[in-house]
Amino acid sequence: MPANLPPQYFEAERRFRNASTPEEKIQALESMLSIMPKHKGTDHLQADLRRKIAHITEEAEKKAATSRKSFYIRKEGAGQIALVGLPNTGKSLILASLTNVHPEIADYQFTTKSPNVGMMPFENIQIQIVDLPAVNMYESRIWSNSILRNADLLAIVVDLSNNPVEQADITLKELENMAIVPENRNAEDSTIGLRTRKMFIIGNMGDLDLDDAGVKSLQSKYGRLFDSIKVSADSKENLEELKRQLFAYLDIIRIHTKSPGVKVDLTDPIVLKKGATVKDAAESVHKDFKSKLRYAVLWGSSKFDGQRVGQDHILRDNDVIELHI
Ligand SMILES: Nc1nc2c(ncn2[C@@H]2O[C@H](COP(=O)(O)OP(=O)(O)O)[C@@H](O)[C@H]2O)c(=O)[nH]1
Ligand SMILES: [Mg+2]
Repeated sequence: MPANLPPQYFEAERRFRNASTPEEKIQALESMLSIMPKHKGTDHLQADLRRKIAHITEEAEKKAATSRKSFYIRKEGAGQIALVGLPNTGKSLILASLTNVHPEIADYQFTTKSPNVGMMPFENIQIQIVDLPAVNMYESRIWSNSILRNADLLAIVVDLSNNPVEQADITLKELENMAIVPENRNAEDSTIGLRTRKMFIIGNMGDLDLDDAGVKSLQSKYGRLFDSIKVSADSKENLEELKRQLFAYLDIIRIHTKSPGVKVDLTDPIVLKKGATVKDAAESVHKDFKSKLRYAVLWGSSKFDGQRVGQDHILRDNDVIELHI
């Protein structure tokens, strides 16, 4: 037992022991984590608490799965992006403006008690957007924990007109209490048991940040860790640019396959991770193609259009390939 734990820690521990629901248990464990001084001497205890949180979350997920209620949102489309932030930052309105889903939107707190999911069309693909309950809402912790730990990208939503730096601080702190930290955070302070996630900041209510003071303050504090973008879900300002950036952050490429002598269909690409090769594309078309592939003909990232390339050629977004077996 490390020294110097304040009395509030033991109070939270007592709440943990008396808790009857998984939400209450997680909330107590998270308070213990946030109260605990962070240094080498508490590394093990921190990791232990994070393991407990992960374990309780997973147990609750399993239980829910057997009762046919799931906390897991099946990924659909080219990637899953979770909107995370404090109440009233406009998460639900952002979802409504990017997709054709219309969640409840209100200027009182905590409207969103369970996640809303929609598909955002981007050029020739669809990207899944999940609007989560406010990050400081403990009643829906299990939802948030499981989705945030698995999403491809976390978009932190802040209200630019109302001290956005402080909102980002609180949101990141809440995420850290769930053992989720930004992927590009300084490697030195990484502790065991943490889940790293790619993150990005959406500065919403741009229509109320007339002199850019909000977005500038964000960039000066967080510019080295994250990109941030100023948008307005209400006046629709900058939403097209937001879509482009969300796509770019997913680190995916779109590949169009065609048969010899047939015109290519550009409306239904296969989606692969950045860095994928001709071999990966062949495999995703059909698992047998990987071994049978002799060569591919490529339009796009080759030196010239229609060039023959080998299995290890690295593909780029919107390449067209013809697979020859
Ligand atoms: N002026 C302005 N109001 C917004 C904007 N986005 C959301 N709102 C309003 O802010 C309130 C909270 O929005 P909501 O999407 O429910 O926030 P959530 O709690 O984060 O889901 C609603 O009254 C919205 O109409 C925006 O870009 N500009
Ligand atoms: Mg909402």
